[in-house]
Amino acid sequence: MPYRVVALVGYTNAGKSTLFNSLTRADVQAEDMLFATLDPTLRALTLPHGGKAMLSDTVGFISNLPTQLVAAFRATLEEVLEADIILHVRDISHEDAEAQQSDVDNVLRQLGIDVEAGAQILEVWNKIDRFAPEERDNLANIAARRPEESPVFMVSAVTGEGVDGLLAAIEQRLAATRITLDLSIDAADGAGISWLHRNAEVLVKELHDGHFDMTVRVDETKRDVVIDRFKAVLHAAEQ
Ligand SMILES: Nc1nc2c(ncn2[C@@H]2O[C@H](COP(=O)(O)OP(=O)(O)O)[C@@H](O)[C@H]2O)c(=O)[nH]1
Ligand SMILES: [Mg+2]
Repeated sequence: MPYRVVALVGYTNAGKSTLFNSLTRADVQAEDMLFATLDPTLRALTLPHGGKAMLSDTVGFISNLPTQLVAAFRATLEEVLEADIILHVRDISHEDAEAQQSDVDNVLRQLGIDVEAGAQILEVWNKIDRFAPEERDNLANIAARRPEESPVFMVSAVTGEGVDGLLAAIEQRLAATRITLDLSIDAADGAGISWLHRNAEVLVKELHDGHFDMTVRVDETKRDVVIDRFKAVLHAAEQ
């Protein structure tokens, strides 16, 4: 199963590359080095419950990209089209933040992305560290009034504030392609139980006669491992 792709888009200087580093800060393992060598703008993204995705930093996404040029750039922007999630990174502290947003939306539209439906777009308000506490509260109030299907995430790519929440939201969005498994594990198998907590989202855990009945949700890529190791079976709802 191929990796799901999360693509960063946004105006120049919005903080895409800084957020790219911040989101992937823990990832310097061998497999990630391979990606890094192949393409410095692609890196493995580790999600809170152990799932993985690819994060793509769309270098040069926009800086007043004129309409005619979008066609020419289309090939390099193709990965954005194929992304499962698009993170639209905005410098919310910038005086032209609104105009920048419509510029980026226009480019996305020209790529054929349905900005209004926005199903796969998550808006990220970056650089919140630049605001005084009361200004931040104002922003948070505006953010809270957004409809559930088009949420915004307030972050600082520099301080790392809000980054965990963003990662959790990414994982939740990708959960549509995760699977749920039922298994039973000996309560004395501490290693197995802790493996499950690290690598899966434990939805149900009930103790019965010395074993735990568990329902866990895992990334599709871990499906076979969990089935083999724990004799897990697909959850009834997903059979
Ligand atoms: N204060 C602050 N500065 C940031 C933040 N994120 C990025 N920057 C700065 O904004 C500038 C542009 O960031 P960069 O990641 O290169 O933007 P990109 O062009 O979208 O990739 C750099 O000077 C960053 O240090 C943030 O959260 N807070
Ligand atoms: Mg950059």
